[in-house]
Amino acid sequence: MINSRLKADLIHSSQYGRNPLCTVSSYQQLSPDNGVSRIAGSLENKKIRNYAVQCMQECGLQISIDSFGNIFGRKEGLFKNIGSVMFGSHLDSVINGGQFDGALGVFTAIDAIRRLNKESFSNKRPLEIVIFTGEEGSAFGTTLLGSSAFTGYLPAEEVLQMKNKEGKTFKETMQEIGYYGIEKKDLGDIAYFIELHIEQGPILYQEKIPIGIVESITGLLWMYITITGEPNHAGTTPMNLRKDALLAASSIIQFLNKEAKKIGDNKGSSTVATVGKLDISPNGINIIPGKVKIGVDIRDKKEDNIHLLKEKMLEKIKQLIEDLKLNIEYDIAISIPPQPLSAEVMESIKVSAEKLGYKYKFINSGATHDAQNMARITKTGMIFLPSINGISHSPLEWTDWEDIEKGAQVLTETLKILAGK
Ligand code: HGY
Ligand code: MN
Ligand code: MN
Repeated sequence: MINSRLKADLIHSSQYGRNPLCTVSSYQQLSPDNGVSRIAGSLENKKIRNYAVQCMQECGLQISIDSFGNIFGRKEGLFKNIGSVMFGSHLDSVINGGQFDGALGVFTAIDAIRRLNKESFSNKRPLEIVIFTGEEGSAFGTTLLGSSAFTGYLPAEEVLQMKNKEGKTFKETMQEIGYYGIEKKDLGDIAYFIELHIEQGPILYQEKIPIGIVESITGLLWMYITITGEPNHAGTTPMNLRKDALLAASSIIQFLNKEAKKIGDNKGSSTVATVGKLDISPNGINIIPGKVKIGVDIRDKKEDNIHLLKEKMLEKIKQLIEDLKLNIEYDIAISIPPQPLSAEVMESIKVSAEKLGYKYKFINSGATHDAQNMARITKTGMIFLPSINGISHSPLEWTDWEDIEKGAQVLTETLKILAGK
């Protein structure tokens, strides 16, 4: 039976970003047209942040905020000069997404503190919850933003000056929502990091296994390609005189899909490639498309394959420029290597699941996570929970309450191991 306060937090927070506003407490209540949209810096993002801060204050955590809007909730340990155990996730979402991606890791983290307080667990190491800003990239076009800035993977000033589609900088939006802070963490003070997250894939659900222990996280590259043709009259412009930007974009999209399958097939890897974002202008039915911008998402657990596909894309772009006499520019927004996680933290999660009697499976992550930034600076692990039908980044994303309770127990037990070392 799930702890009622954790369930209440997850139901309460499920309203933020839904329009019309409503909470969702069961899979049956999900509506494909009413997912959550709470992109970094939005009012909805501010509301769920405020709720999480209120919950952290209620359980006695010291709150601080850094200049990237990352929120920290700290519980000091018995020992002072010893590395902390940091844990948490993110609260921003994709557009029209699910209520558990990120939020589950944050509210189970807060509930783990409540559980430890309740059993008067005396943690040797400080315990520190972190809520990273802008994990999804849905507001500023680059994913894992808050943790990339926090770990120095991206230069601080570059992140602070990134602009959203309203032309506001990252810094301005954090100031506007009241989450532009001055806290500076010493990365050397973090001994462990652990993130609980939904699997966002089908394996645990299909195999009816409640706990996933993540071994490695996929590499990822985001590339924006802007094709500039010539807007013109759809009726009077002869076919051979057209500079149709969307035609070129469609050939790039087909090419990407074909080449990804080829690399995936004959290299036995997990190459996946998607164009999920396409902006077209002027976007009129009777106007030949003048400009198209597409967002390309390439992933693989082998970094060579990501770069192989990127190079193929650049060749394709070059060939189209020659053949179609169009202007095509590209920008690599972010490139993140695949990331193995800590055997020590994996072992702690395994011991916890065994102690609680829960089945578990070692698994790789096809989704990216803040944990892959943290794994570059400290010993890091992830706990996965099953996603019904493997669906995520969709309003139909769901995880059963019993699995959430099991995950919260495993997280709490794992924190006891790591904080007691
Ligand atoms: O895109 C991802 O894999 C993550 O959900 N940000
Ligand atoms: Mn996530
Ligand atoms: Mn996500």
